[in-house]
Amino acid sequence: MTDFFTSVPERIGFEGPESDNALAFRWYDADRVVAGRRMEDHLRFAVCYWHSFNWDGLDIFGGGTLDRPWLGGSDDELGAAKAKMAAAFEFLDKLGAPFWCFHDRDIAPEGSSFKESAALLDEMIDEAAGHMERTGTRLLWGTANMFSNPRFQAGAATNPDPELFAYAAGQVRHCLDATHRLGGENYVLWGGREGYETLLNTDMGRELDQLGRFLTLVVEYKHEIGFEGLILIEPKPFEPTKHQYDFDVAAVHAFLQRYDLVGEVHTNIEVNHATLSGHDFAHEVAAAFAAGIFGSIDANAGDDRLGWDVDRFPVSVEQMSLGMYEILRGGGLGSGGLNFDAKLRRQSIARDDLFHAHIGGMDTMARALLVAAELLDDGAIENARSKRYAGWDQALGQRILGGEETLASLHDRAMNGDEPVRSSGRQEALENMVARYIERAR
Ligand code: XLS
Ligand code: NI
Ligand code: NI
Repeated sequence: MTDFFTSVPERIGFEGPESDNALAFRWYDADRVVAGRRMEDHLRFAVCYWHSFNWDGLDIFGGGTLDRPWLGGSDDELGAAKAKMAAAFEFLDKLGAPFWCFHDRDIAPEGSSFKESAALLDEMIDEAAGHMERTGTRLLWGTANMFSNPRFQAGAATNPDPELFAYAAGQVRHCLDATHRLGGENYVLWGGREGYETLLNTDMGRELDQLGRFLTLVVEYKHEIGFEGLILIEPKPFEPTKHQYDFDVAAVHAFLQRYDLVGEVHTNIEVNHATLSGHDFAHEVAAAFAAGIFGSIDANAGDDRLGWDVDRFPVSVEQMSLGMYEILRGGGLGSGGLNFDAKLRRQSIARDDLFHAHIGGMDTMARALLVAAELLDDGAIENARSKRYAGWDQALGQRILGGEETLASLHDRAMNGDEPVRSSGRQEALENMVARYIERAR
């Protein structure tokens, strides 16, 4: 145990919406049963290692501002990694988040060779196993960082040089083994640099084939070692590259179909990535369920006026309620969870700011869950939707869908029939209805 977060009590408790205690939950009540499940089991919160413990506030215009003593070039890199991990698990334990997520390079320093890096990771995985056992924390997913090191400047699987593909494949194998060892519930691939800066030097067809091959190798290996978690791709349209191949859920679905990976690979949907690709968060969730490729969520928020991945903590109950609604409607998070892929603003330099950020995010998501559960339970949205499509359950709709009508038979029908009757889409009424659920959710 360390005592890095000394100003924070042993455990953040639930005190209810009337509480003014800033270091308490007002909505997230882990044991409260909502729609047949404990809140903790519905929401499956995870803390991400990278933004919370591995980032010191550096941005493109300035250096680190945050108090992260384990960062910043110690002679004893492994000792620093262990101090960082002790603080991370102190945080997880005090917050009461059931899960964590990591990149291999977040938790272990990189050695001077592949072999050395692998050994360092193994040592830190042992260390993590001890902390997990002690605190009861579980691993939502692991992932390999194949974008920070200069060797990946031209991508990993989509690199023009097969040596890089080979290196990346080795790295994923090692990280998947490590994830498996820690009982990880999923494994994520975010294609950090799997895209291009300019088409002038890019052969898109080749790069897509390479990526298809890479994922197939990962899937084959997963089965070989008996890893039962989901393999997840995290769509993102751009940043750092100008174009990323896993642009959005629809692009990922098309890709999976093309390389025969549907059923094997699912999606980790990030709220801020959804908005960057020009969609609402709820859209991406609904698209994933409709295609049968929903996996997990990176919960965060963008900024309406900033066009990049600003990774704020979620604060909008409305945005999150609509996303949570689609999640519940689709059957819930399954083996996925809500990972806060979110970071503090760089002026938030007090140690307890990390708690305030997560408490706010967890309360926002918990409130969104309450709204979504009520909406679903009352059938408020579902009734309006099914009424709107009622015609498709009747004779004409059934004949069209059943293949009993042709273009010619429909032409005859139009020729001899009346003008179709229009009905209201009721958008504003539906929006007001959602607002009422948000106001009333308790
Ligand atoms: C970056 C991604 C990244 C993944 C994990 O934008 O969100 O943090 O979640 O590699
Ligand atoms: Ni992101
Ligand atoms: Ni993410």
